[in-house]
Amino acid sequence: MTIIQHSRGSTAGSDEPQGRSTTDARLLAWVDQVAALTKPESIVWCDGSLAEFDRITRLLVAEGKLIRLNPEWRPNSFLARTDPSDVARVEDRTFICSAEPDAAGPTNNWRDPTEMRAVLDALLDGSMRGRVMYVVPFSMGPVGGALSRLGVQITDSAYVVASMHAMARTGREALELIERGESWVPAVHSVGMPLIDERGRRVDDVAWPCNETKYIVHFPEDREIVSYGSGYGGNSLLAKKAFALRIASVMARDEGWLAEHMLLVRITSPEGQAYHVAAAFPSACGKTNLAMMRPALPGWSVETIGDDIAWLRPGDDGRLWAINPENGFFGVAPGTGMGTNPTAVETMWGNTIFTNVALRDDGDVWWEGLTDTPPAHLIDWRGEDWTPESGRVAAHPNSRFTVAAAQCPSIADDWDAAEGVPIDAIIFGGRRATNVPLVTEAGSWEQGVFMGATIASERTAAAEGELGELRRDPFAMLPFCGYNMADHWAHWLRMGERLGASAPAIFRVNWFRKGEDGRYLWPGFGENARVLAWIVRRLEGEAGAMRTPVGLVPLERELDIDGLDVTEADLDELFAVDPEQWIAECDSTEEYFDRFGNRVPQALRAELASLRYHLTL
Ligand code: GTP
Ligand code: SPV
Ligand code: MN
Repeated sequence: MTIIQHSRGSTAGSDEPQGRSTTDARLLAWVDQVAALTKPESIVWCDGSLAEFDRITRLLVAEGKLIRLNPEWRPNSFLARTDPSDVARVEDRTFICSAEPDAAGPTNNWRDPTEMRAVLDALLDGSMRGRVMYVVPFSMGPVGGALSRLGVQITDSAYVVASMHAMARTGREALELIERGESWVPAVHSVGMPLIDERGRRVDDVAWPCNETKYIVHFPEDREIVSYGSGYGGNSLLAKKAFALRIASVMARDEGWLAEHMLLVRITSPEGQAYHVAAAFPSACGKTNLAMMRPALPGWSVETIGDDIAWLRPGDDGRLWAINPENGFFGVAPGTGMGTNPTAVETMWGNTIFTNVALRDDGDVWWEGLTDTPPAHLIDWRGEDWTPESGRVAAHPNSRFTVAAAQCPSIADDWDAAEGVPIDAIIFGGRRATNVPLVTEAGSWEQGVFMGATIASERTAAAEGELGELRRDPFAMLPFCGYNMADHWAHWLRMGERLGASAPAIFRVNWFRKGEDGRYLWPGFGENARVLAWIVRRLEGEAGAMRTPVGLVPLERELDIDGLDVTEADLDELFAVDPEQWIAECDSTEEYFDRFGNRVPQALRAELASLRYHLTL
């Protein structure tokens, strides 16, 4: 018989505090109900304190689930190695359970909510046997902020608890708001590997518990999340994609705001004028890099506000204001080095949890792109010996670092201001070897929404699937929109009407265009400041632009390429618009739109028709 002990965790170490549970009857009832189903050995209420982080990470190290890195190189930092089958988001196991299939739309996996609840109840029955069940109250956005939202995640993964310390504002303050009656989103997470088998015998734990069967499930109408079987990233840190995007996008639709897969930055011109930009790129397509960019152009500066998610809402002044609801970064490690993103490298000097990167012999970490020359010997992400001759990567392509935003040297002083920042420009991007120019400006909000709705991008390692395959990823929200994507487009059009003349300008960028020889035509990273500078000059009415069928591009010589090592021929190719290829792109867009039937807003059909017309002129 299992005894549930509120606030007296037995396996989290003898120094487990006698923390309180809650005075909130609804929260207590929910926790009791989940515990009755999952049957954990004990329950620990998390307070979000440093002491708690220490306790949890020490426990994880003792259990062999985290490796403490050499504190001389990387103080208070850890390496986790996952099961090789649990390394990224699982989109085909991610479900939206609305009453009507149409509410989820053709790009989401829909399931009947009642049927799904039965499936989950069966899986969760006893799924935490022998484990500690942690209760993690959290706030997305500064605690108590007008745009902030509360949630509570139950999890049987201590790694998730430790990661949540960086990623969300967890603990007591969030709990106090719940106890004062504010609404909150319940999220249940189980790795699906009980430590007591059906016959009541204890089984050994493993370094990365998970289950072959995985379900990442959202009930948008009930504002509820259940995740089973995976311990990784967006599958398990439910405050992030599951709450702040999938559930929040539905709240936002209903309440007249936007929850988007966007970075947030402040760009300051040499004259000292500050502008705020929100940019949506698909997973592993450069948000963190742009958010932390060091401009290669003298006099310009970029401050970081957020690197993955933005909540945007019209303010009293009629402008669009945005917050970063997160508290930290869960950033892609490979490709992050002093040459590409020095700010990220400096951010993770310590207090960082690394997942699936390689371990150096001196107890520090390494991944492809951190340094030009790899160390002579490493332990790779699977825990095996590795040398540069091994012929395989040392870090998993979706290996990540988890660290608090406050530790970022380029973080804006007011990055966590409750009211957010006013947005001047919105940028859409993607990874496109062909067709899409380096930068284009939308001539209208509608054309901008069309640009967002028609993003296509080559697949990355951020989710399971065929690498490099070109796929549609509207608004970079394909895996994250909690409702019908066509309704999301309509919602954006409505927002534009509401914002009117105060609406931000919209641009599209592509850092990833390639020459016929397969090399990138644009140097990217800090040099992307040249594109940002043009965008700012456009906002100021200072830079010229030229009409093309696909949008406005910089007038010749208006893009500052001073001192840049790019040939004229490459520049031409970066901006080339081939009508034939674009007509093919229109055909594919039309096919894509048709999947949504008559839910596609008329304004977007009109944009497509106009694009076709201009291509044939
Ligand atoms: P998620 O966290 O998955 O949402 O990804 P993200 O959009 O934040 O991606 P991130 O900035 O971490 O970039 C992913 C990869 O793209 C890294 O390997 C970067 O090195 C690479 N990258 C970023 N910016 C550029 C660029 O301007 N040019 C090129 N060629 N590569 C880039
Ligand atoms: C993404 O895939 O867009 C991420 C990483 O930001 S995860 O949190 O795993 O979704
Ligand atoms: Mn992301």
